[in-house]
Amino acid sequence: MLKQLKRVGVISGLSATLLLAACGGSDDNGNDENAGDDNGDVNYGEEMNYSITGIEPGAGVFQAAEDAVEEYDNLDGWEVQASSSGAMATALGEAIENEEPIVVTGWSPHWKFAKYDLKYLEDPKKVFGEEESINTMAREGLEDDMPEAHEVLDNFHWSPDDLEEVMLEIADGADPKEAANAWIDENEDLVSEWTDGVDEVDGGEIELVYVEWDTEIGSTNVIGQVLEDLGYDVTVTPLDNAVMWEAVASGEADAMVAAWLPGTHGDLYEEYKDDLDELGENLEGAKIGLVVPEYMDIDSIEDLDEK
Ligand code: PBE
Repeated sequence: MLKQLKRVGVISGLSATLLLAACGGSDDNGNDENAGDDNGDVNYGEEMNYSITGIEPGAGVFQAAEDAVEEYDNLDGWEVQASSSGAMATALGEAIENEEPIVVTGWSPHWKFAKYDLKYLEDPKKVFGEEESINTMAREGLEDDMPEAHEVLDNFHWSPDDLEEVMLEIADGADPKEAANAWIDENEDLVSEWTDGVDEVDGGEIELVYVEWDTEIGSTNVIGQVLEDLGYDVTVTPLDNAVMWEAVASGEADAMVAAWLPGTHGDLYEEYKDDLDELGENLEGAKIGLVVPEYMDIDSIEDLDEK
């Protein structure tokens, strides 16, 4: 753990530009129009310093990327750099601006696919799993204590497009709570399906926990706002991934809408499932994997250059 913390410290102390500059070197004359067209001439691996731009080490996709480094022979000696979701997005944006190669630990839904031309690298060994769902988990006892909140959480269900709309607003600078409110106003029909037949309440404190991933910032703020509109006093608390699971399982927090299954959070699910009230899927069609800009002339994890 200490080692991981140290690595995070190192990353956040360096700007993404510096990191990229340190990794580059072949592109000093500006953008080569043909960069990437002929992978025989370019060694992306070397240009990237044999490094995958990761996010928080507690994320499932970060661990899957480390597994990929173990599983794929061509990734022998590669490193997954710990970072944060925000710093990863910044590094991606800067690489694209300079048309430099970059591999990030990615996931969808995510606004980056609307903003940039990106692709998932094929994963023939299925280290990153297949299509996933995002699930809602409540603490045991919530149903008795706050049946109205429990019912709304149970009803909560939307599409990747819905979530991406909220995420894009936030990525473009909107305050998460305001973006959630705006989305709720524009999607009254869907929201009323979640609250249909549920009585309003007069106060009652409820705490939702989440991780500061773009997906979870969007979803947690929307459902939090819906509960607030119903009359609850809502707190949303950001935590590390494992701590989020533990908080709901132990009953310290009331619920979360951030359980990626079956793969991404499969280990945490196994650890805590006996102490959780599972409220099912809130979104289908999620995915994790290694993501690169379209202009990179590779299609598969197996196309990444050996060190
Ligand atoms: N994510 C976003 C999380 C789940 C939600 C893909 C970064 C993870 O990898 O654990």
